[in-house]
Amino acid sequence: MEEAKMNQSRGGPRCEPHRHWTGIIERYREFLPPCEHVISLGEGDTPLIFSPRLSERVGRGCEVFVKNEGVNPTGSFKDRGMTVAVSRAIDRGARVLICASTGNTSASAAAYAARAGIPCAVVLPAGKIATGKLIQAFAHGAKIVAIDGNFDDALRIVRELGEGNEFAIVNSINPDRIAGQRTAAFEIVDKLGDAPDFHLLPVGNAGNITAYWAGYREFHTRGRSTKLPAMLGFQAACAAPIFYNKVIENPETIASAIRIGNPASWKQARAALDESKGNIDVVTDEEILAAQSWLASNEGIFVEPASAAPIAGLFKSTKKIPERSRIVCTVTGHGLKDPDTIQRRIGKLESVPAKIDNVRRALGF
Ligand code: AN7
Repeated sequence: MEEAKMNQSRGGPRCEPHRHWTGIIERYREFLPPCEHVISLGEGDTPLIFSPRLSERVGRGCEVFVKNEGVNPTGSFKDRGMTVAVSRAIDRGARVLICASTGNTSASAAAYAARAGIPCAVVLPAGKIATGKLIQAFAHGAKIVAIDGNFDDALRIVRELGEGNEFAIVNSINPDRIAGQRTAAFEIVDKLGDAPDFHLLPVGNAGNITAYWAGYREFHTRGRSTKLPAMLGFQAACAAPIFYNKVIENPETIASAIRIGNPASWKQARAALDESKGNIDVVTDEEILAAQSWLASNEGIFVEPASAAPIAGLFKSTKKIPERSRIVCTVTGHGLKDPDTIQRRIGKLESVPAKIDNVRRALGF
């Protein structure tokens, strides 16, 4: 009797977990290149959050939504492209994955390689990877090589290593990565019922802006949306090759994820900006950090510095955005990945005796 009741409350066998739920490949398979062995950690389906305070700050009847990609399995948007790139690498019989990275690609590649059961090598600029991302790559068992050089040097080396057939490159120069990342635009159109008027995002290697534009175009062509957004990309002021239209030899920014001087998808990003009648602009490190704090304390969304670039960009371009626009900002990575700058602001927490009076006095309310 007891047992029967338990089974009943569990709903019997129909309550079996969905062991085969497989994230974006399962959901958008018809729009993706064929994947036979699906390597998924349940990526995608991330929240598109209406942001009342951001909307208020922009004003004039505009609506601002935040696409929070920081809640993907490894804490960044990279997982969307990685599930497709790794699944297809496995289909092709790859034995070792390799990538260059400013951090998030390596964290994602390492996790999906672990899931697939194959080794992963990551080549990183020494001393320039946010703490959380390095810890992720290590935890997932990647072989980590730090070079005395920047991301652009790392990618050059990885490209050369990938010319042989022992390594499968999973950077965004692999078209499977871009194909998977398009699904973020699909989700936005599916949620809003149409494309937004403006889409803001950070730009580093420019793979993501390329992917979003491809995704929006695809859904528009198939009649799922009536319009296309203007793509607005934001680079860090001292790492802004597309904005200045020249390679930056020594890019610098606190937003280490987008510390890139020679973007791999430069041409495609230029096309996305031009075709969408969008724009590329720069934001300073101070603006980035201010936007990061603002978003965390006003909307409850904690993002890493690079992901605050479009928020800083929105504050900067508010006046140029027509009234009643629908605006989506993609925040690309979780704030916990890069605790160092915030940690410095906390300083030392002085303790008080464990008594209610002391705590009340310390609270100061
Ligand atoms: C949080 O991990 O390039 O313009 O190697 O981690 O598509 O390069 C990361 C880039 C924005 C820029 N936000 O995207 C890497 C890497 C975050 C990022 C970008 C990155 P792209």
